[in-house]
Amino acid sequence: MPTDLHRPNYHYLPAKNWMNDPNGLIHWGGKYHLFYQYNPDGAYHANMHWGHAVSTDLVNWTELAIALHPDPNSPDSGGCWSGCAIDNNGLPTFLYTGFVNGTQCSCLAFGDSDLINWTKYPSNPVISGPPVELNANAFRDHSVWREDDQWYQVIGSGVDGKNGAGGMALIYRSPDLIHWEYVHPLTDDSVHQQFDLPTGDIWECPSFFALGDQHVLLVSVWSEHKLSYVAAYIGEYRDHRFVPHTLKKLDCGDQCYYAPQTMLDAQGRRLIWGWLQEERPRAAQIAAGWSGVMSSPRMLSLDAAGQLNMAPVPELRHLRGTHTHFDDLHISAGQMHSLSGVTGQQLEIAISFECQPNGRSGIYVARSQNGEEETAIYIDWDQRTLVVDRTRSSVNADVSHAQRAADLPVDIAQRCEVHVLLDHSVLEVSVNDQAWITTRIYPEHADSVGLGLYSREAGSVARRVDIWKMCG
Ligand code: DQQ
Repeated sequence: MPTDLHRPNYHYLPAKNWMNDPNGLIHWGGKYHLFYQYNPDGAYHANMHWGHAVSTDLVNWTELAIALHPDPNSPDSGGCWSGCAIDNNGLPTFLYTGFVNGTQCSCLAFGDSDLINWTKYPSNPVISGPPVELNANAFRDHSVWREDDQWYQVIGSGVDGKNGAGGMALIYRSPDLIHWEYVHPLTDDSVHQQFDLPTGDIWECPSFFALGDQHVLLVSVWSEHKLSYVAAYIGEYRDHRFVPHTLKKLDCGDQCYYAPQTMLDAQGRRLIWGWLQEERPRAAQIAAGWSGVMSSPRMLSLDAAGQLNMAPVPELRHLRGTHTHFDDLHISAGQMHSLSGVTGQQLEIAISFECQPNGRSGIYVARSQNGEEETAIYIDWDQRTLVVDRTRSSVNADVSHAQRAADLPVDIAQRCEVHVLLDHSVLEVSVNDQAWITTRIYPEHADSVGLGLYSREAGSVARRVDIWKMCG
């Protein structure tokens, strides 16, 4: 029995201390390299280094030595903030944000062939700050690509101007990754009014890439007014301008799923990881000795309707252990089906619900025997939403109990495949790979390991239920 009930086992996190954004994702020499924001001094955000982990299969990770650390009297003396990895004609290269005394600049570092030892470019920074005329409130985080025999990147920023207020991504161009010329903002100001989601004060961690015949811009929207979520824009990219026609929240867990970064692997898959932030007080994180965990690796694609889908990578199946299967479970309104006593804190669950006109179909996870603690995941057929209700997820009043909801995909009337990854305090829920809620739960009772299918207001039918205990 683990002593720490909340520490995830099959999601990546370093052995101890603080971790936040995924950085420098790259498939290099047949291995997946995951770098990340890391504080070696404790489980709190300060003094950012780049931690490093490696995997050959996306599910088993080995933590390696720290890759980047702040250097005194240098442009990154206050921290090596987020950035990306580039295959620079065979020379592994990081482009990252140097932070010092509140200013943010762009820096380079070069790696050896195993990506273990990194040497900073002696003339850092390569960009000392944003164009003065923009009056930008931030200048950090990088997404690089090759176009027309040049390097291009977007840097996250934001402006306070009367008309164009909100997050912004700035395009730069370079022949050699060292000399950079500012081009213009990636999008025009209309993105701030065009859609009904707020665009925040700053766009952090932009990730810009082609997907199918479209382009996707992911930005982590941040504002002083406690707003944070990942915006996923889809649109057309032409003449270095991106014109989005669609915007959605990538994951409706809001601040819990933040600062994702993507990479192409050797199979041409666009893989994505996000930082799963804790949702319990700072003191509890420090006492635990760890804070932050990576999401499971997911794959991005566009479906036939041009909507952005996110699916768990098939490699996660390698973690599947004991399997339990049920066919055609009929759950009457107000009843609960105990699933023959299957229990666990490390589970994958796949449920195919029969679609219905009203009521609620759901599953409790992390349920204590007396029902005092339980987390409800349900489809609200009237509202057409996926809901994760954490109201009773923990008897600890200090952890987040906020409910999360995601609009359901338009084809929900035809199929409803609910997928759940539970790993102690990590809960990742999706429907048809189209709607996602990633969140954190901190049950206190050691017996909060129960499951139960339930139904409200109308009966429900689960055509298939598969549950695997997950190794890790
Ligand atoms: N985290 C980094 C920044 C980035 C933020 C600092 C997003 O570069 O904007 O740790 O979580």
